[in-house]
Amino acid sequence: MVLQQTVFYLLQLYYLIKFSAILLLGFAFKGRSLFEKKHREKPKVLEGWDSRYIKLKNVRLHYVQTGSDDKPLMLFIHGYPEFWYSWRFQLKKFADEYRQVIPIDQRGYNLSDKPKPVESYAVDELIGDVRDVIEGLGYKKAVVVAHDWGGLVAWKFAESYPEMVDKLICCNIPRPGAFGHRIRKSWSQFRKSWYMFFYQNVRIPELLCVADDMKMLDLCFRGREMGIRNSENFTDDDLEAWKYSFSMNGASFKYPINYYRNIFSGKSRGKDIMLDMPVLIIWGTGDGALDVEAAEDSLKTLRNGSMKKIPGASHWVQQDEPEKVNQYIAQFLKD
Ligand SMILES: *[C@@H]1O[C@H](CO)[C@@H](O)[C@H](O)[C@H]1NC(C)=O
Ligand SMILES: *[C@@H]1O[C@H](CO)[C@@H](O)[C@H](O)[C@H]1NC(C)=O
Ligand SMILES: CC(=O)N[C@H]1CO[C@H](CO)[C@@H](O)[C@@H]1O
Repeated sequence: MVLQQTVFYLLQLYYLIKFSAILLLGFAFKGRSLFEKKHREKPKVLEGWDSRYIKLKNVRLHYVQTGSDDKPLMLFIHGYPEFWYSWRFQLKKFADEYRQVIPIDQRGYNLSDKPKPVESYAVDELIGDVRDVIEGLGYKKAVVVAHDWGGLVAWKFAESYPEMVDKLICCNIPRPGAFGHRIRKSWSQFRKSWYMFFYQNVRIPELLCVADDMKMLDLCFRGREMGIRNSENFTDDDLEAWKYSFSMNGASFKYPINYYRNIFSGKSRGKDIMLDMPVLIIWGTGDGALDVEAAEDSLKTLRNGSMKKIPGASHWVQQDEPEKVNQYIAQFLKD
């Protein structure tokens, strides 16, 4: 335990030094313009959606709705560094055919409230938001579809409130316990998780994210090493939508990064308990941040779990291969 802590701190320090040096270098070349905040217009792709708010106990969350009020609920939870828009390829399809479809902006993102204390972003708070949204919309349960950080929240939600999860679909996110096991055992997963250590530092991660007109977002969604299959699904306008979401209404990378600052403590650790509800894991095998082995281990903790692999698709699987993902979800909902 002490050894592990020491290794964590050393890694944290290493990345702090490394990225501070990179920022300093950038500053030496570009001066203040490195951190210049551009004025942005709302991109067209964000027009025409039915944008709503829901007031929960502690926060007000923003969401978008497609599909009519009288249908069963399908709740979508996005990952980092994203917002509801990451589900754009799913919204129309499932609204027409199935349900009331709600992608939320998690707290700290886009138009949702952004509480100040770091602890406001602990997993417990995040699963409380999911419970409150489902109840607040007048439902007892929902089909929950989640990706990346949204998936971690969804897995933990399903453990704490199994009766509220009709069916669960997790895209490119293993169960937290299986992931924790993997990261301790596998050098490959450990190496890919470097940013989790870096994000434990204060301020510098936020500065790195905004530097050079949020270059980080370009790299994330279109960078070569992300291995995107269908780059035409990530247009300039889409990228502008993300940048817009991280620059308006008091948005800051600080709040999403606070999710990571709670990751080594509390509920996000611990063993995976057996889940009974039907679960579908969808996995793009080209994920550069997460090894598939942890997802395979996750299946062992599901009584009614299955996995669909999408060969070569990137971490952003529901955007990269929307047709396949939609087809797998539709089939799973019919079963
Ligand atoms: C957040 O989502 C809403 C709803 O589509 C959109 O109008 C808005 O532009 C998005 N981003 C920000 C930062 O406002
Ligand atoms: C597993 O879930 C499916 C629905 O996806 C259901 O039809 C089936 O009966 C479940 N199987 C078991 C063993 O519970
Ligand atoms: C808008 C767009 O370009 N969509 C494409 C995204 O990728 C799928 C593959 O699943 C294509 O079929 C779409 O045309």
